[in-house]
Amino acid sequence: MARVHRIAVIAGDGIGPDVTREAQQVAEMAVEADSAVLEWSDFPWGTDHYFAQGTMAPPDFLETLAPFEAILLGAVGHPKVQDHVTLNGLLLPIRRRFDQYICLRPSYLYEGVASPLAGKLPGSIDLLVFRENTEGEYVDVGGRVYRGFPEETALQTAVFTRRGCERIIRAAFEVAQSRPRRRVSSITKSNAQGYGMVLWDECFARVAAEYPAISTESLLIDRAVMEFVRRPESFDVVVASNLFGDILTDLGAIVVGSMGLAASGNIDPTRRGPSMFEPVHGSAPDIVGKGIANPLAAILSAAMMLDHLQLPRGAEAIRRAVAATLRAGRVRTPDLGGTSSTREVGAAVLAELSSSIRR
Ligand code: GGG
Repeated sequence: MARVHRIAVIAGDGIGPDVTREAQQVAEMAVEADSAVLEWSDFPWGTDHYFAQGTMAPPDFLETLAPFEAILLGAVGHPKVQDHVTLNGLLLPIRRRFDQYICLRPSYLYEGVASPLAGKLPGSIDLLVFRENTEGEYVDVGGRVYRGFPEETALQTAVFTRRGCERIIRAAFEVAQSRPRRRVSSITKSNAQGYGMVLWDECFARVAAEYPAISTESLLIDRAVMEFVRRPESFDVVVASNLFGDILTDLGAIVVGSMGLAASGNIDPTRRGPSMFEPVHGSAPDIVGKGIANPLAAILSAAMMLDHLQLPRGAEAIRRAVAATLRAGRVRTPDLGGTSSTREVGAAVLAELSSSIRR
């Protein structure tokens, strides 16, 4: 009998529902390869909920999500709501409550996609960022005093713990062992941040010593952004704090062609709670309603979800179908230089998938 996996879907705002619909259709077909079935539950949370009720989701939303195996998220954000409200009202509490401490963000240069950097061959850029996802610069700690007065003051605190740093760094080393280049780059700023980032560096050195077969480097974030442009092919596994990982992965997405290809997983490897899968891009207010959002980041995020659900044939089939669609080059959205719609790209991936898993 087919195994049923229960997935919570938060399609969210802007282009979120468009790209999530395509990802669901592709994932539904792909899991046939593993004789599994996905059972979706939709949660209409996001800025519509905020406009109606004053919060991004009902007060018990975290309890509601707890029994699911995974969460598929589209996007959050609206031009009329400050981004810290949308992130702190939905996305960040989910990552923290379910201890999704690994934010896994691959960047791969597919055949048929042009990098904005000259002379890069397909597959030459193939890096995997492990972004710390529960602490660091994203903790909700701080305050404001003297609001509206000239003395107005804001305090924003970053929190780095030995446990938090070591576990994300160890996760990066574990995966690096199974990759051909076996290299981990740590991103730091310990020249200027003498507490948190020095602890980060110490944790990196300690964990690295447990993996003598893995080569390492430690780069200041300012140098790392430069090297992501100058020599992206030299990176293999990269481990970074919450903020640095977020910034670096937007750059990683652009050097392999588009934010519309950048997938991510917010993962608790212990599986005590659901992990969450989402495209790296946001709600893209500039193209909302035009039907031209690239669904491939959401579709590739769904493939990462199938990996997490231990449905490897389906996950691999999606990646092959996306690669074939990009290689053929006939159907692509405007961010990749084409004129196709979101639905047309979704249909092209489904066609590739159908011919590979149903033949
Ligand atoms: N795809 C989810 C989304 O809308 N992300 C927008 C965003 O700004 N995310 C910030 C983050 O990942 O920390």
